[in-house]
Amino acid sequence: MTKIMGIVNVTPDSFSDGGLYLDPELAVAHGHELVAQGAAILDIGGESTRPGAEPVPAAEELARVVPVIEGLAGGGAAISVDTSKRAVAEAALDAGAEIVNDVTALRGDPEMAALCAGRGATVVLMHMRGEPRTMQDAPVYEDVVREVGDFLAARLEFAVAAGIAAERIWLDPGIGFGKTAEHNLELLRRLPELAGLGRPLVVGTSRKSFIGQVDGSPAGERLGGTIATAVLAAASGADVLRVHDVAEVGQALTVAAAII
Ligand code: HH2
Repeated sequence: MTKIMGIVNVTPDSFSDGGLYLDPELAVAHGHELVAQGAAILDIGGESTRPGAEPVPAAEELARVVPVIEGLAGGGAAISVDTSKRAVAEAALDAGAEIVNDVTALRGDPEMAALCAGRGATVVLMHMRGEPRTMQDAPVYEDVVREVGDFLAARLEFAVAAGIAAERIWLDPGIGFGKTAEHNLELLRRLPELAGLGRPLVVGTSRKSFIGQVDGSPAGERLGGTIATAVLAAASGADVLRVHDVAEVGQALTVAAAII
């Protein structure tokens, strides 16, 4: 059964929920609510990676996520920290996180791989072309699925060489990270090809702009599109879906699974 990773963004500027949960108490309450709705994993992030976002200093990012992780660890869901900085990941693991979700796939901080290896953390390696500040500047691929697959295979090899057990590595095509709407749709259409990499697949489509590019909807009105992508991704072999709307996506997955 596909697992749901509920998103808890402790940021002022995330593209769909920025500022809603900057207060740690509100973020913790929101996390508990997502667990009650069926999230098996909570992904806690203190730095927005939306297109054009500016980097956040480690001390600030750490101060945002650590109290929230402390409040949610042991509350029924595995805790993931959405960071590419070793110092933030280390503090998060100390506070009770067990998964490091690194959108740079261990390229952002030269000390990240050794930390994850030493601590036995589960690691999500995501594909991104460029960096958030510039990644949507006309991305070009010859064959987006092949290139994303080759990248993930190379990062998997790097992580294993760095001492991270292969069983602890999950892979993510990075929907919306340096890709046009057509690239994102093609990745979803051909997702089964990435299952061939032999590791669990994480897919994050929730409320993203390619949905709006299909039907013109603004970020706050993409639930139907998010559910369509979630059901199809689950049917194509996605193991973990990273979403904001846990209850609604969970219901869709349960009914879809009953039919299948
Ligand atoms: N997408 C976002 C952030 N982190 N991590 C993984 N593994 N996969 C994703 O697709 C992914 C991710 C962007 O979404 P969100 O957290 O909603 O927004 P922001 O980056 O603005 O905080």
